Amino acid sequence: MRPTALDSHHPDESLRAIIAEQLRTNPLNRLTRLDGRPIFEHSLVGVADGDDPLFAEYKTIIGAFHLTPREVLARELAASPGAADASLDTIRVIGWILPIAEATRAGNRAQREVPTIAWAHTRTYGERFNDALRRHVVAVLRAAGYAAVAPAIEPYFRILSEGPAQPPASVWSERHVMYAAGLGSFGLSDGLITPRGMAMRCGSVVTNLPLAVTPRTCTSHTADCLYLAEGTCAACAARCPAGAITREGGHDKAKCQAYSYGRLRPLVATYGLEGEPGAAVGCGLCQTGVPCEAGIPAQGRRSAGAQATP
Ligand code: B12
Ligand code: SF4
Ligand code: SF4
Repeated sequence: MRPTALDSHHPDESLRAIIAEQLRTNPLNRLTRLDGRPIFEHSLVGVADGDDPLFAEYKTIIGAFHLTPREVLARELAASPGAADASLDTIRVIGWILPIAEATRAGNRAQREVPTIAWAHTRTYGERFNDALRRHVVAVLRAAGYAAVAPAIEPYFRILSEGPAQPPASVWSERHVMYAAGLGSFGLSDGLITPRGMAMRCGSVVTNLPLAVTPRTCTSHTADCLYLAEGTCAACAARCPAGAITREGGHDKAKCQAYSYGRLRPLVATYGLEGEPGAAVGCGLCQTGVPCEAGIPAQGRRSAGAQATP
């Protein structure tokens, strides 16, 4: 039988099976306008304790506007008549990593200036699948009687940006959530290096289902980057066509964004994405053709706490 409903006796395994099933069977996880290949292969799921002090620290590290899981769920319950008495004793954040298909990564590896059409379609249609997965996981949890919400698709989700002085940051940073759930650490390029690599997209759902928390095993938030940990590599800086990554300054978001909205903007039309909701093109060259593309470059430095889905 297909795992579409939560098995409350084995919620951890059940949830991973439900996510894996979506990757296998949801037609949105296909590049249907190209060769029909899967957008994402496999998945990696981790769980953070919603009351981990790290989430409060994010109000300083990211900004006071960044929401905690408790704030997210309290907001959800206040807006749902009948659910206001739901227990908030336990709060969990489910995070997933969706590694980009090898064929798509291989294509982008050969690029020097702009992304391939498959990479561009992965950005637009892959995020559409990611949103569908967020909605699906929320629906499954609610059907089982739990509170659940995916902050990244709520109407209050915002990306705040006030020019170079205040580079873009959102009220719910998926990468910081993944870090909290033991799913990776940050690289020189700002990208999250996960056990399945940096060439990925990620998503999350907050719930009061008491899932087992996955351990965070890295020794710092930059432990897995070869440059930040031991001063070698910097391959992402050499790959960036916009000069937006340097050894001294790390990732310059303003330069990266300007390249996306400037040099790459015509590709929205060239690649047939004009008019598509949420269409955007980012080059992602810093995520392919680098040692952290498909895994943690210095494997063995630590073991991942997260569990791969079947
Ligand atoms: C705004 C945004 C952008 C902006 C700014 C990026 C940025 N670095 O913030 C622009 C337009 C430049 C951009 C570009 C891209 N993006 Co973007 N973007 C986002 C978005 C919507 C919000 C990001 C956010 O809120 N950042 C918050 C700020 C504060 O994060 P930060 O500056 O990187 O954080 C640093 C500090 O916090 C610091 N730090 C300092 N002290 C401490 C202490 C601790 C304990 C910790 C944990 C951290 C920490 O660590 C970080 C690294 O330096 C997210 C989706 C989401 N809701 O999260 C996607 C997202 C980050 N983007 C993503 C992708 C794929 C891309 C592109 C590759 C485009 C593409 N499709 O090809 C490029 C890659 C750019 C890059 N090198 O990172 C993925 C991430 C993939 C990955 N492997 O990391 C995300 C998560 C989308 C998704 N759902 O999967 N993006
Ligand atoms: S390419 Fe090298 S320097 Fe850049 S993030 Fe990956 S490991 Fe770090
Ligand atoms: S996404 Fe492209 S422009 Fe932005 S930092 Fe990476 S390589 Fe540079």
